[in-house]
Amino acid sequence: MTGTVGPGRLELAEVRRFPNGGVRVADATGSTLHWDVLGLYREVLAGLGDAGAVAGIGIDSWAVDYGLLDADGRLLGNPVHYRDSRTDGVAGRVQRGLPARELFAVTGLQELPFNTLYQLVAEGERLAAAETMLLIPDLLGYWLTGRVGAERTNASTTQLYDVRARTWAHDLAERAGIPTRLLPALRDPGDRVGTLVPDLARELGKPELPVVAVGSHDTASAVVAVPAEPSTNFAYVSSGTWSLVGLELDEPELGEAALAANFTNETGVDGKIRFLRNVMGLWVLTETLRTWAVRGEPADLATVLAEAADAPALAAVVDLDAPEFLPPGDMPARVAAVCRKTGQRPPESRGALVRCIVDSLALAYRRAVRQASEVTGRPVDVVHVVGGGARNELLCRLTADACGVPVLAGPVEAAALGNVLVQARALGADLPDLAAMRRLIRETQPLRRYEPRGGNWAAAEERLSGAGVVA
Ligand code: LFR
Repeated sequence: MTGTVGPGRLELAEVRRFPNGGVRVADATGSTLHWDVLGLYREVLAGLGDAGAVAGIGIDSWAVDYGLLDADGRLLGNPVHYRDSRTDGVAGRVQRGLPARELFAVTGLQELPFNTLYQLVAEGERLAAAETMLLIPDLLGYWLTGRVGAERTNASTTQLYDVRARTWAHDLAERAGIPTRLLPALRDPGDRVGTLVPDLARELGKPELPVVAVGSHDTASAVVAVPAEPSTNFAYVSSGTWSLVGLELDEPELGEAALAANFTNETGVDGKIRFLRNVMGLWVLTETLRTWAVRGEPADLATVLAEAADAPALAAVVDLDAPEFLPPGDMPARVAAVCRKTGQRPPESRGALVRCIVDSLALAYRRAVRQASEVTGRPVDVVHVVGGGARNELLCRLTADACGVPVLAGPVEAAALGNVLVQARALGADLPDLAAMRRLIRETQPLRRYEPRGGNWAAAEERLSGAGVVA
């Protein structure tokens, strides 16, 4: 994406879009799900070629995943996808020496099986050959500039970052058996990563082009672009493959209630804290579409969403945060199995299945918004939905109903906008703080409002656990 920023002006243009996803390859463990990171880098270069004249480059991506470099700065193996099963059981093993409570007290992180800490432990012997660990945006930035570093918002998702001290948690790393040499110096959004290495600068015809650190965790960039009015009590849902549901805080929330609710305290741009829960997200829907396509029965998203809108409300609901929805696979079968287990009749048509997923997503948003509010003692008067989910009318409408407050939907390309705004500020634009950036979003981006209409959400929530089901 290229962005143009000026007084009262903020525009994005899509330059190049390419698919991303896991690549499963056989090995002695059975198989491993990797990322095609060189393919991604090739597309980045092609995109830079297509972009024409730009003032800077900022990179954001999903979190937690990384590449390991050897002493010569060469990539050691192909980065592994966080949905791979190599981390199965690892958290339990690590927590024998490093109790979950202690991990949370230092890092403030939600327990997820794929936290970088657990992935690094799963590497085992391979770590001995590694000199540096670079998270995906830092790895791409390294290839562009030759500069090694760890951008802070993404570092905060590793479970190796001390959220209060704002440094790497070297002690935790050592106790988990992770060499601290792997953790490069931290950099902040707005810092200059470097300029293009000479070969690239020549090839692309862009001498001196700077790479600027942004909120390199996509969710951190997306939260920058939440168009909240400064004085409102807002929650946000960054709704894409994942749904990140929570509040923006000034200080981490590390109490018992936050731990019990399994919330995370990720670091945001300008030192904010993203107090949120990872909800499984639209992944379950896209995997459903993929399952149908693989079977030779492809479905069009707009069509199944229209069918879902006409299907009966809250006929069946599932807890999308259940671990069985994490790995790739046959989601329709998994949804049906969970319905049976919780004493509900599985959806019988495509529309009903999609309705079940979207109802369940809205229910998960309701629960996370309520818990965020309870744990922090802060009321929520409006929910901002940003990211791809903001263009899903059914989801936004049901989210307003489920949460019982208005939903403001948009912008869709929140991560890209947040990236561009932080970059523009670093390059001299007059955007002193988050409030100024958000004002510019409100002035320039289309937003849509959904009023809550009610519904039987509390009763549906009780069905999630299958309470009262006789086995
Ligand atoms: C969203 C996201 C989430 C992170 C997940 C895995 O794209 O970055 O914030 O928990 O992907 O990296």
